[in-house]
Amino acid sequence: MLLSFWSTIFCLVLSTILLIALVNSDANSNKNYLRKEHSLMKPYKDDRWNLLGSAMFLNNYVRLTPDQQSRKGAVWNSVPCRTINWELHVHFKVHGAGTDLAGDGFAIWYVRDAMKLGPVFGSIDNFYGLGIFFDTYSNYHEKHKHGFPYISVMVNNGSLHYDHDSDGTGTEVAGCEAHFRNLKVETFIAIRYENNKLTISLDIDGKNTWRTCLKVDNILLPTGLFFGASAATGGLSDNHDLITFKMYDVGTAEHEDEDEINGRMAIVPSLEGFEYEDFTKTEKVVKESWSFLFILFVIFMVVVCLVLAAVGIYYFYESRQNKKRFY
Ligand SMILES: [Ca+2]
Repeated sequence: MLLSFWSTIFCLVLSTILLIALVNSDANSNKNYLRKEHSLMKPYKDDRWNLLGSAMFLNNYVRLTPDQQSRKGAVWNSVPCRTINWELHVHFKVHGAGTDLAGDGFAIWYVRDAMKLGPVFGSIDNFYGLGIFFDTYSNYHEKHKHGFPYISVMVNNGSLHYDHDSDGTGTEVAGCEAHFRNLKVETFIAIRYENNKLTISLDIDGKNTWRTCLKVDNILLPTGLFFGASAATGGLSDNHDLITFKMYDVGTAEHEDEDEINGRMAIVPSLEGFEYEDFTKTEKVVKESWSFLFILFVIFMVVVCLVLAAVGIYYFYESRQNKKRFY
């Protein structure tokens, strides 16, 4: 009887220890620390985040642009990111009076050049870092193989130009079509950067589950850049709203020592094996070849005219000579 009592106690203690160990090991294997210094949420009163252009802190969201023409706005985190592996969860809303036509879209940034308004969805061109574009208007019309709205990724070392006329097709690393405008359900994006791999997932179907938009390996991004979001409207417009911006350290914090973090500051943003296709140059070449053909045509027509004139003058003199012979 006494033996069975102690064995029951022993079993209880053992199972409690095992349970605690299991809970701890589970927590250790999935550490996602919310980094408050890089996150923005209600009530948005956070002096580590700064507004630019048309952007406004409102009660329930940050409005980057209102549904009005020719507006640009942005919100930027002023704390440089010293985390190598991270994940962003962004709750956003894009909506407006336009049913079929709206624009231009918004962008989520991890770049060096914060707090500068510019032509790329409200921020500067030739940026240094990572840009994720939520493009709601197709400038390239029927030339795309996909529909719009479209989410695309661009990695830039400062040398590349984002070409709006081709919706950045030539500099796009990857992308996916995503119908996130004017939805009744809440719309979220998760952007995970871990071990040089970028994974973007969406929750825009009201199902409360993530579906993969894109995955890209071998993207190198330095530490020390800034998170931000910007938006722009042109002839077409939309409300571009940011509801929450949460940044998580994805569980490898204890392995990221100071030397590694500082070492990664010198990394130049790049994607291994990526070949940049300059669409503006291609169009220029096409235009140049057309103008060359036009010059050839003009020369040909001038030669034809000269030959015809020469033949005409010859026959004119011939006929005069013949007339003289008759007299
Ligand atoms: Ca566009």
